[in-house]
Amino acid sequence: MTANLGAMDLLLATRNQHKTREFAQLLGPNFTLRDLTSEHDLPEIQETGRTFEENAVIKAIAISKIFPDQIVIADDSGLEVKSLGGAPGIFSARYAEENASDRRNVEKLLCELQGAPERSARFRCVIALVKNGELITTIAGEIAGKITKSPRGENGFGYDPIFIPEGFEETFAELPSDTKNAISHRGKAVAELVRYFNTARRSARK
Ligand code: ITT
Repeated sequence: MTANLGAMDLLLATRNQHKTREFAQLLGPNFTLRDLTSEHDLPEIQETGRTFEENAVIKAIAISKIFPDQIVIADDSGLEVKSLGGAPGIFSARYAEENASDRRNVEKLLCELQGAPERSARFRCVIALVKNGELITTIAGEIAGKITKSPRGENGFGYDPIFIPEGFEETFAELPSDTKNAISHRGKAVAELVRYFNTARRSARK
C-alpha cells in the first residue's frame, strides 16, 4: 500500500489477508491501512467473547495496548445459519476444527445442511475502533441470503462459495469483489466507519 499525504493511518488487527484486501478496497485512498501480517512476535489473542462485538473489542484492545499510538480497528465476523440455531456464528473460522481451512469449514456446513429445505443465513460483521487501549465505538453490518447445495465460484474467501446474497442468483464467490463489497456485511460496516471518521474530522475542524 502506498503512503498518501493526509491519509489517515489505521492498524487493522487481523492476520486474515482476505479481510485486509476487502478493507483496503472499501476504505479507498483516504486511509493508509496496515495489518498484523508482518508482526511476528505478537502474543496469541484468545477470542473468548460470546458475541461478534465482544470478540472485536477483545482483538482491538489487545492490539491497541501493544501499539498505543495507532488507531486500531478489528473485525469479528461470521456466518449465522438459521436452521443450525445461528451456527457457526462466532466459531466460523474454526467450525470444522481449530485452524480449519475454508474448504473444511464449507464441507462441514454443507454436510450439516444436507437435505435441509430451510437454508437461510446471514453474514455479520462487527468492527471495533480503539485508541490508547480504550474503546471508541463499535459498528455492525449484516447481509441476508441463503446457502447453496454445493460451492460455486473462485472469488472471495471463507464461506463465499456457498452464500447467495438476497436479490442475487450468484454466490459471493461468483460475484465481482466490487459487487460483494457494495452489499456485504463488511461493506456496510466499513461505510458506516468512514461516515464516523468524516463526522469526527468535520467537528474537529470547527
Ligand atoms: P482475525 O481474527 O485475525 O481477524 P479470522 O479469520 O480468524 O481472522 P474471525 O475470527 O472474525 O477472523 O472469523 C471470521 C470467519 O468468518 C472467516 O474466517 C470466514 O470463515 C468467515 N467470514 C467472515 N467474513 C466472511 C466473508 O466476507 N466471506 C466469507 N466468509 C467470511
